[in-house]
Amino acid sequence: MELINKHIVVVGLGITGEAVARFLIRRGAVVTVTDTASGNQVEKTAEKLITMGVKVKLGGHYPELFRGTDMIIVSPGVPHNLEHLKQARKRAIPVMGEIELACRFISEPIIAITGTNGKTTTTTLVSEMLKCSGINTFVGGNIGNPLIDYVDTNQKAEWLVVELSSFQLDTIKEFRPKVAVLLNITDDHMDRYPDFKAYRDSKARIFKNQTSDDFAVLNISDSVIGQIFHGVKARKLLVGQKDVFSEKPDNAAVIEKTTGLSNYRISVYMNGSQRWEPQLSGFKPEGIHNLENASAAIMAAVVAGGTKTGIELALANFKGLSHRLEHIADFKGVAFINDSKATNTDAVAKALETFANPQIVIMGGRDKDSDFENLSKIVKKHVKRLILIGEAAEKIHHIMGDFVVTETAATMSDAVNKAYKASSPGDLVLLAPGCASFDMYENYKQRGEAFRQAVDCLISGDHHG
Ligand code: UMA
Repeated sequence: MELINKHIVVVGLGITGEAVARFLIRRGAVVTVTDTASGNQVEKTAEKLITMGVKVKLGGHYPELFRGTDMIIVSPGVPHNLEHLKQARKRAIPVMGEIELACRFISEPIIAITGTNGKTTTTTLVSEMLKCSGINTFVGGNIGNPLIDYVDTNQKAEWLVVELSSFQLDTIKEFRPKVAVLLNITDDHMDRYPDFKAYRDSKARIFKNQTSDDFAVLNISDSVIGQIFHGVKARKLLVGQKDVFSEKPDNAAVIEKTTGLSNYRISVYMNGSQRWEPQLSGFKPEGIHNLENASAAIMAAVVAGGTKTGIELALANFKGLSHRLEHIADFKGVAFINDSKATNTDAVAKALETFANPQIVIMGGRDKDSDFENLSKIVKKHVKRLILIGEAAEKIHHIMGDFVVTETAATMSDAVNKAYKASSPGDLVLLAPGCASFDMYENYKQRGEAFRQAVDCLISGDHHG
């Protein structure tokens, strides 16, 4: 792709926009970045880019910018049906995302991982499995490290492991991963898509350019994945719980309950008959969904040349990630769990099902037009009390209030104090918001840290913290 002297507009000045602008200017393009925001954060980034020769227009997307341009690169958080983008497409101006731009400059094989939940865990696991097998990897994408940054690094990798959101998949054209992993598809981002089918189709785009030379890892325990199964052209590697497999599974990782101490085992069947049972005794993350993530990671790593020893070492060393079912403290018999990354209802359901103890759950935040009704049964079974925060508090109360005690809290520390007050020894206080964090925090990480701090204050006796 020739970029010298091309006029390119970059929409959005977050992590992606900054990386794309730097990449394009290094290649001699004439770059303008536009962002609707105008606050401190974007201004700081803008200053750095301006010194490199990038033009920056903050505080809105001005129509004239989009008219005389050769190409537009959109950040994932920018809705693709923005009027300026529609008009540009009509005028045949190429509109693409950062992943598409990056893939035009990358020749190394890519393992791409998507799904509503479990993406970061699986991406991290795959890269650790490959590293422990002596294979150089680059880890990027939605995990927080733009793929475009790889193109100009000196450290060349043998495999790129890339987490992809539906937003990123929406703007791909030629992107073709050697291995594509689809973990699950459940209700999320309904504020961005017209309906669930559109969201499902967006996830399925990960397979769009694959051929029978490529591999697709599919979790067939997820019923929605069954709906797109037959459209996948790549060689299929299946992952799932035993009940969804035939008598003789092949090219599959089968999760099975055992009677022994270890509770579950994963059996990997490859190429006809070979069977291997990876050692799971050191694998820390709880919940059956994490075994699905681990199984998908194993299949992807095997295809990329990961060794049995390397894969087992990575599984044994993996402690789980922050803000995902993270056990942060025990206080007077009550356990505190931070699952701030549970930003949709399916992630909340999985969190609730993971523990047998009675739970006091902190939920709420910015609603994504989610269907909280589908949580009712599970909340009824596991939750003793709901502490509601943020913009969605009223909506959740309206849906759940008839069958579980709810209470609202103004701040995270108020929520933690109320949750603790309602608990008894043996109970669990769980932050599982089921919503985005942007009404109260910059992101889910800041929300998780606020929970951690509030728990610390509670334990140290400072109830006003
Ligand atoms: N903006 C506009 N116009 C708009 C909308 C936004 O100018 O119409 C501006 C905002 O003012 C802001 C900038 O765009 O300054 C932010 O761009 P962005 O939302 O695309 O965020 P980035 O900082 O570029 O981060 C993105 C991903 N964010 C989203 O998809 C919302 C990050 O995923 C990702 O780590 C990063 O690229 C690198 O690939 C975060 C995320 O929340 C973790 N992802 C969602 C999820 O996992 O559920 C999809």
